[in-house]
Amino acid sequence: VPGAQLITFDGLGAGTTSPYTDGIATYSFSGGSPFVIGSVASQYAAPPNDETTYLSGGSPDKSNPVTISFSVPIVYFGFYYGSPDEYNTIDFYQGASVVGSFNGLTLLPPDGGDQTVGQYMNFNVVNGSVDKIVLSSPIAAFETDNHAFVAAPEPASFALIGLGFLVLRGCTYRRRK
Ligand SMILES: [Ca+2]
Repeated sequence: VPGAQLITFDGLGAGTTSPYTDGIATYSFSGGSPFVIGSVASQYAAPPNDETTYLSGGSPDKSNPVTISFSVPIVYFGFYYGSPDEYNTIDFYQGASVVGSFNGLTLLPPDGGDQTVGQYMNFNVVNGSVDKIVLSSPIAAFETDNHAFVAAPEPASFALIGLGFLVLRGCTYRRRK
C-alpha cells in the first residue's frame, strides 16, 4: 500500500523488551517477548514460507494480548497471517471504543490452525481513524508478520494548505496596488 510503514520484526528476539517502538507504532506486551523465529510444536508455527522473525501472541510463556498503539491515528493496517484460529482476535480501537473486531474464522475460514494456510490481510478504516489495535489469543497462537500502517492525513498538512492560500491572496492584493 503506497505510503505504508512496514515493520518486519527482523532482528528482534527473546531479549526485546516492552514497549517496543518502530516509527509510529509502539508494541506493548507483558510476559515473554512475542518475537520468534521458526516453529516450536504446540507453541507457534512460522507462517508459510516465512523464515524470518515474526510476532507470536498467546504461546506458552509469550505475551497475550499484544497492544499496538500509534503516535498518530492510522487509516490502514495490513499483516501476513499464518495458521488462522478462531480464538485469534483483532480489535480496532478509537479511544476506548472498539470500532472493529475480527477473528481467524471470519478472516480466513475455515480456521483450525492449518499451518499451510497463510495470507496477507488488509484493513482499511472507511470512517475516521484508529489509534490502537489489540491482538489477542488466549492459547497458542496468533502468528503475524510484516505489519503495515498508513497514518491518517496530519492536521499539519491542512495548516500548510491554508498558509499557501493566504500567501496567494497576499500576492493578488499587491498586484491590485
Ligand atoms: Ca519478519
